Amino acid sequence: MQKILFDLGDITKLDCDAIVNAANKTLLGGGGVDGAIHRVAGRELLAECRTLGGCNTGEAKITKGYKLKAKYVIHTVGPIYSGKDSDATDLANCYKNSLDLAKKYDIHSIAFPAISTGVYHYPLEEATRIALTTIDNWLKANADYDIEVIFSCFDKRTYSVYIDIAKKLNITFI
Ligand code: AR6
Repeated sequence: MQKILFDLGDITKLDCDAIVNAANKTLLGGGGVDGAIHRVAGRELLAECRTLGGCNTGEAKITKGYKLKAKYVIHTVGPIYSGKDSDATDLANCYKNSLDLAKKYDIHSIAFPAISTGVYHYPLEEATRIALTTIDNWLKANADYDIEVIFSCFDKRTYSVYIDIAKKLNITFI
């Protein structure tokens, strides 16, 4: 079974196989969701991140979840919004590469934050369209793989934009 769900709240509280971190290229922590994940996971997460050698925009790397409920953290680096065409490709690659990595690690439930829509200033509606379309396409291309994809929305505005756009795109969700 494949499922898309929307959750209003803090991604660090979710009990799923993996949560995705909207990190920066150093992978050494920061503010926003990155800061929250590192705070809950503890110092061991930072220690493992130091061994990874950073991460390019649009790519994804995996670590353990340490003190989080989630077994894994998938760290991906969204684009800093610039208005160039490459922003959309980079953002789509974050979702696609995270899901490819999830499949490789036999992850069957994964939660994404709204990558790049905070400190990196990607306009929320545009970013949501890209997130939903990319995930929908990936699920169709991997129709034999059972996975639950949760969109973790930290505030009510993000939650309602996700629901509105999912309806417009005819994407089934719970
Ligand atoms: N759970 C779920 N979503 C959250 C949480 C949380 N605990 N906290 C914030 N968000 P941002 P970016 C939402 O700024 O734009 C960091 O410093 C937030 O409301 O965390 O990709 C990194 O180190 C927004 O909707 O990530 C990078 O330097 C979304 O997560 C930079 O920020 C993304 O906001 C990355 O910026």
